[in-house]
Amino acid sequence: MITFYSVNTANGQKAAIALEEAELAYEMKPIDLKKGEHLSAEFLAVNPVGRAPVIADDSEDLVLYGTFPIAIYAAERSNTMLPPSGNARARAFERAAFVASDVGPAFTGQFVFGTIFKERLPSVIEHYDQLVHRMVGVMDQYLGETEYLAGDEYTIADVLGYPVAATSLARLPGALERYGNIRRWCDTIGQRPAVVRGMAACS
Ligand SMILES: N[C@@H](CCC(=O)N[C@@H](CS)C(=O)NCC(=O)O)C(=O)O
Repeated sequence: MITFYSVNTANGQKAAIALEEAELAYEMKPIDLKKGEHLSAEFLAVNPVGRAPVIADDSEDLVLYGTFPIAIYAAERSNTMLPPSGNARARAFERAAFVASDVGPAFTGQFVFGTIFKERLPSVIEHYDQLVHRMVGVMDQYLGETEYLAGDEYTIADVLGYPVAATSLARLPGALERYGNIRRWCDTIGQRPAVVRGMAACS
C-alpha cells in the first residue's frame, strides 16, 4: 500500500493524478502547511526536505519526494503515461521537466512575491509576472503544435501540467481566455476520470 503525504495545492494534485492514472491504491495523509505540519519531526523523518507531496510505498520499501519522481514512478509501475523508448520518451521527460522546473517555479515566485510577502517589491513582482506569461506562452505554443504537451500521446508532462493550468493559471484574471490552446487541452484532459479524482483528492 502507498501512503500519500498530500497537500491541497497544484503540486498535491499533480501527484494525485499520477497515482489515479496508474490505478495505484493509496491512503492519504494530508499535510497541513498552515499548521506547519511539513516541519514536524514526524514528517521530517519521512522527508528531510520538509516539503510535500511524498509517497511511501511499503511493498517496495521506497519513499519518494516530489511531483516529477512520483509521476515517473507511477508511469513505470503501470506502463502508462510514458512512451516505452526513444525520442518520444525523451520528449515526454523534456516537457515534464519544463513544467516542473520552469513553469512551476515561475508561478511559485509570482505567488510568493505577489501574494505572500507583505513588502511590495514592484520590480520583482513584474519580473515574475513576465516570467509566468513567458513560460505559459511556450506551453500554449507547444499545445498549438500537438494535441498533448509532448506530442500525440497523453504523458506525465500533461499530468504535471494540468494542475498548473487549472489551478495556478486559472487564478490570473482572463488567462485561460488568452491562451486558447491551453484552454482546449484543459477542456479535454480535465474530463479524464483519473484527473477529476486526482484534482478532487487535493482540493
Ligand atoms: N519540487 C517539489 C516542490 C514541492 C513544494 O514546493 N511543496 C510545497 C507545497 S506545494 C511545500 O511543501 N512547501 C512547504 C515549504 O516550502 O516549506 C515538487 O515538484 O513536488
